[in-house]
Amino acid sequence: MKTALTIAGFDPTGGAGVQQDLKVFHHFGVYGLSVLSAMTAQNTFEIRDIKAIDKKFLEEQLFTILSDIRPDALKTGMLFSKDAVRVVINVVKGYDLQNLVIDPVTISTTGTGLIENGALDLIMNELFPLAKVITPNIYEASILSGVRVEDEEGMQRAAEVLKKTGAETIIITGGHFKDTAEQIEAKSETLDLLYDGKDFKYYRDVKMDGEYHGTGCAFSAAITAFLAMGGSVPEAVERTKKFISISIKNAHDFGKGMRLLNI
Ligand code: PXL
Repeated sequence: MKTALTIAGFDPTGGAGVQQDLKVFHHFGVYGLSVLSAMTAQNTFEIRDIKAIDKKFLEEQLFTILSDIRPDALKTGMLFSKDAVRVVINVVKGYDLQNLVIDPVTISTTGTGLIENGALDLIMNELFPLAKVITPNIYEASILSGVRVEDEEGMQRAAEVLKKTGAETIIITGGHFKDTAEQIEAKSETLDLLYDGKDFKYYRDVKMDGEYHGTGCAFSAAITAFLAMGGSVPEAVERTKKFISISIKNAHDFGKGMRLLNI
């Protein structure tokens, strides 16, 4: 059995962060390892508090597990602090870890910041160069690249800028532009863009109504699971999109806020 490691935050709803990642790994038949970088106090409509795991203990978790098991792939989610980003950079380099997927988590759907000032720059400058895949959403791609992404062309320009960081493949998720009469008519579509430095590949889907928690986490975790199994990135995206779409269609409405993916 293949193994995948997630380094991410704790979310009591289980809809995002490490629990979500573990559910996704399990769904695809990959054994999940997890290391905690931060903790949140949250429900389906708000995040009330966040605590970073201290640097020494984050390091201790990583050194301990990695001195025993070498994961076939790994992902990072909510790293939150600059200290955590530095630890991850050193560990990925020190253990020469392959198949790194970075979900540059910045803000929750409910509007709470999930990263300290300066940590995002560090991720972009020093962690992206080590990545096989990065999975910013439209908002994150705009902030990171400095390109205002308002249409497909903007999405491509942002991907080109992000490619310069040294990340092998860029996947920008969650575009929804109303460019054409057909799209407006069809309510709107969502668009993901994959860029490997040569070709731009678009993945189109119908945009679902409603707010869903943890779609970004589930997306990057599924890509990580496919990489752990030795899959190619374009094929991983194809299958991940189908998986997310089914999880959204069957989402749970246990709480008063966002729906939780059915995984
Ligand atoms: O979806 C981003 C995200 C990632 N990780 C944790 C979160 C959230 C959003 O709420 O709580 C732990």
